[in-house]
Amino acid sequence: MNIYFCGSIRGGRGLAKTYAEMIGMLEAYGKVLTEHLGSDEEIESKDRIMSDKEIHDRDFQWIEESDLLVAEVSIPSLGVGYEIGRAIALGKPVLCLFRTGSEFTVSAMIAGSDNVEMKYYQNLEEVKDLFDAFFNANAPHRTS
Ligand code: 6IA
Repeated sequence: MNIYFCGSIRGGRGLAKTYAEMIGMLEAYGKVLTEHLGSDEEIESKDRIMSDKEIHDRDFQWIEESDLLVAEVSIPSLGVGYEIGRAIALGKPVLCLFRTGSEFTVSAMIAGSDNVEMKYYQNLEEVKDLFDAFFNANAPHRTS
């Protein structure tokens, strides 16, 4: 089971710790291809050696190889929105998570999409339940 996790990078890193915690939780369900998203150090070191095109092409290949996509969308990010759209076009199940009380409002193009499972959470215990439901519905017989 390959999982593509999305979270903001150039959109802002204010939730990096939350991304790291979510990635840790997702590792119980499969292999997270984007585990660097929780670590500022890893992103900065990769950015120094990869061009934007290399990052785009590698990430898109990972989306193609993934079984499903999970996105934390509380911080608006062009890259995350783009990844969600590409995953939908490939027919991948998509779960989007928005923390209630966040400074921003989620885009109607995400919240209003029939191809996105849009969920709101207040704490990581709720996220665990949302992950269980999403993986049971979309990969009930699969293990990592
Ligand atoms: O527009 P954003 O940068 O916020 O887009 C973030 C999303 O695009 C994430 O979900 C990533 O999967 C992907 N992405 C964007 N930039 C990178 C990157 N290096 N490395 C890996 N994935 C990326 C850029 C480093 C940065 C310090 C500028």
